Amino acid sequence: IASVDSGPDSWDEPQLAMVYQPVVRTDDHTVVGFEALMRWEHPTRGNIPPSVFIPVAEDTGMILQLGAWALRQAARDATAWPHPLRIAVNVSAVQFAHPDFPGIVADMLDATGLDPERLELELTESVFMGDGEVTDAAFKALKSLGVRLALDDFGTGYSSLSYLRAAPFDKLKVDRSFVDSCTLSDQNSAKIIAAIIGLADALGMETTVEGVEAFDQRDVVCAKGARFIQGFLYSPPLEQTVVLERMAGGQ
Ligand code: G
Ligand code: G
Ligand code: MN
Ligand code: NA
Repeated sequence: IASVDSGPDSWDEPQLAMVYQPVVRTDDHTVVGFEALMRWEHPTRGNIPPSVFIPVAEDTGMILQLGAWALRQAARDATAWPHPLRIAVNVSAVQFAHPDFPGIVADMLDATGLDPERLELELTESVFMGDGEVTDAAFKALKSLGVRLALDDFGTGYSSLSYLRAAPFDKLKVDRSFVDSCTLSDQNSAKIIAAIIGLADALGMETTVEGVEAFDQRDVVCAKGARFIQGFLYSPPLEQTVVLERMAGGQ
């Protein structure tokens, strides 16, 4: 399943891989978990980014197999880590809308032995565009499995506050566009980050600020109350072998 058919030359080479980007706690700089991100290394076209192939996979329905593979691979890799850190996996709205989705997650937890509390599913607000009954049933079923739910890319799109009331999110991920524009000349982005963190705090949700690339950005978002951050300043996404080496090295 990890080999996407693109011609006879490539049948024996796995082309899909998962990489893992650390999420860092700001007060002591420790890694508390990782976000799993899919990579497609095409034999002739090189690296095809997920922003290109995920939408195609959604249109063709192939996202169901890709998504199930990503979940299983990430869970398997996480169970091999010497420290039981959290693993966040992105879930497409098309996957989430499938009535079998909670069952697929349950089977994957059984098959891999991953502690459900270590698994965080990253959803975007597009899940709310689907059938409300299916969505509600999925939220209930997933919460009863004990997995965590995160609302990804928060602050883009509609960011309707009713979504926060409607669904049991454990975390908001502040979209990286706010950090991008977080400069001394743009005080508004920093204020919006502070307001999102305050809102999440009040609702008992964690936040992760994404896309922190520079020390001055880190200082600004820390001053605005960020407790968890993710971004190239700390680390790009890493291959599993590198994650294992770092953990063995006590990092
Ligand atoms: O890895 P990168 O930063 O290029 O990711 C770009 C987009 O692709 C992000 O929105 C991310 O959520 C999405 N993406 C990456 N990996 C996966 C995956 O395994 N499943 C789904 N559904 N989306 C993914
Ligand atoms: O939409 P989502 O949050 O799932 O996408 C995460 C994407 O952000 C991944 O493609 C990842 O490679 C990318 N990313 C992670 N850290 C940074 C960063 O510091 N800067 C930028 N520009 N992209 C980042
Ligand atoms: Mn994400
Ligand atoms: Na995001």
